[in-house]
Amino acid sequence: MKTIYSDKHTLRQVKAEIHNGELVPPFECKERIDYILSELDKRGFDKPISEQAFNLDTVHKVHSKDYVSFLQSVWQKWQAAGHTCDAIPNIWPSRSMPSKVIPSNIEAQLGHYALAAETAISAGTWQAVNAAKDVALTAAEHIIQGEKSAFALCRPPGHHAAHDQFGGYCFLNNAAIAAQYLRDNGYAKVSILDVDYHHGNGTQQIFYQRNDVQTLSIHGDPDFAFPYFLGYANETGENEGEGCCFNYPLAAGSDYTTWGNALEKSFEQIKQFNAEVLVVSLGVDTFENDPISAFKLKSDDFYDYGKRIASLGLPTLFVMEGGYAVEEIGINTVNVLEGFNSQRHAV
Ligand code: 7XA
Ligand code: ZN
Repeated sequence: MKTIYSDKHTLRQVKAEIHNGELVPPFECKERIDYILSELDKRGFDKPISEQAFNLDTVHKVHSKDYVSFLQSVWQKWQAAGHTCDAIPNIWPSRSMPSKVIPSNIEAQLGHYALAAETAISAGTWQAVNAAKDVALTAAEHIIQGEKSAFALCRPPGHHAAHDQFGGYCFLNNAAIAAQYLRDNGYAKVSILDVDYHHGNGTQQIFYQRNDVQTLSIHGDPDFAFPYFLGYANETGENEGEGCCFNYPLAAGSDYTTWGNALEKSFEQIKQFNAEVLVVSLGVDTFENDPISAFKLKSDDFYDYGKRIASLGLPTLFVMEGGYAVEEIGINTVNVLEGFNSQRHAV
């Protein structure tokens, strides 16, 4: 399996995030990628391939143009307003003042386009975000060219990014963009399986009214886990998309047996949908020692579920999402890919 990677991710380095009421070093940091690259190398995977540059046509099919322009220009506007520190949203058009007007003030714009406050914006953020989109599209292109699998080592991640909002460390929804590109290049039905600990709210929202892209997410119950306001089992899609969205919220402390049962249920839906290609939003923050999550998967479980995903027999694009126990993020990510490869080579 080929890995696609861009060193431009290092251009995004924020100083802090708001966590449990204090400013702490960001969990979503560049070292995450170093651990994964080093483990890929250690286990004999091919040297990663650099991304190709893509224009914004596919991006504009899943995100609004004004939102994308905001992402491109926010840092310059923030600086022009006299700020030198990272930009952090802190005011929203909330229930009691639900304005839909796009404000001209940059602090207000941050609130307009943010869905949460933990995600700071620094110099270089757009360059990293744009490169992560190129990584996802390059990997999708490999699938279109006949590869049976590919790994898009994206940073920053994407699955919380909605049609016109950022948050949860995500700006452009890399998996959604890849899925759209696959749709536009011969695949009639795409399933996106999100195995990150957190619900893929952005991916769900982007495709909620569509019947050509099925979304499935296994995650911490929003009753207690970020992003709190989406990801319940009764969200099933709307209009043409009714019946194309599946959520598997699980209790805190869920182990691999419980998690694996949800995985099997998701497989039944993928088969019933007759998916032609699978995009996996690969977050490994389901790990027992992840610092911001509450599931109990062990490193061996990642290998096992990689095998199980391969048993679907679909062309499969893995897109990196979360995972923060930095020492183990490499082992767990590569376990999924190696498990997948072992099964693929066996059939
Ligand atoms: O998959 N998403 C993540 O891993 C990021 C979740 C952000 C949680 C922030 C909670 N304060
Ligand atoms: Zn996550």
